[in-house]
Amino acid sequence: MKLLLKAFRNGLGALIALISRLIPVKKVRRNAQEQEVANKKAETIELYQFFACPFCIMSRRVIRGLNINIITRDAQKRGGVYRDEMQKETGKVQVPCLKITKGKEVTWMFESSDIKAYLEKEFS
Ligand SMILES: N[C@@H](CCC(=O)N[C@@H](CS)C(=O)NCC(=O)O)C(=O)O
Repeated sequence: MKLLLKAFRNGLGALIALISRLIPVKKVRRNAQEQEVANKKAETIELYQFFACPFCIMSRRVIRGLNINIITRDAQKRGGVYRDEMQKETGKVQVPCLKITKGKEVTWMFESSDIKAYLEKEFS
């Protein structure tokens, strides 16, 4: 029963993720120079996520709207390198989570609302 519910939840999440990809997002527009700066800054950020998690789907939409490329890391797979890294470094697995690397300093940011506010502040 528990497995069935999990499969249903994942299936529904995957469907929502696919529909979300089909719904256009209004994108921030920049000139070439501004885009280059934004791209460079975005290279320091990674999104740890599950494909079908609704909070992650929302975060990915925010990223698409901000017209930046942020690397996504699959933290769902048990025993996977990114899930294990997150567990080791933060003491928990919760997605979405941003890993922000500034030089040697690494910040892990949880909560989709905080992630949205941070990305909008940095890239709007
Ligand atoms: N309040 C959090 C909720 C995030 C949340 O519930 N994430 C779930 C996935 S949808 C999670 O990380 N679950 C951990 C797990 O399944 O191991 C947010 O808005 O980001």
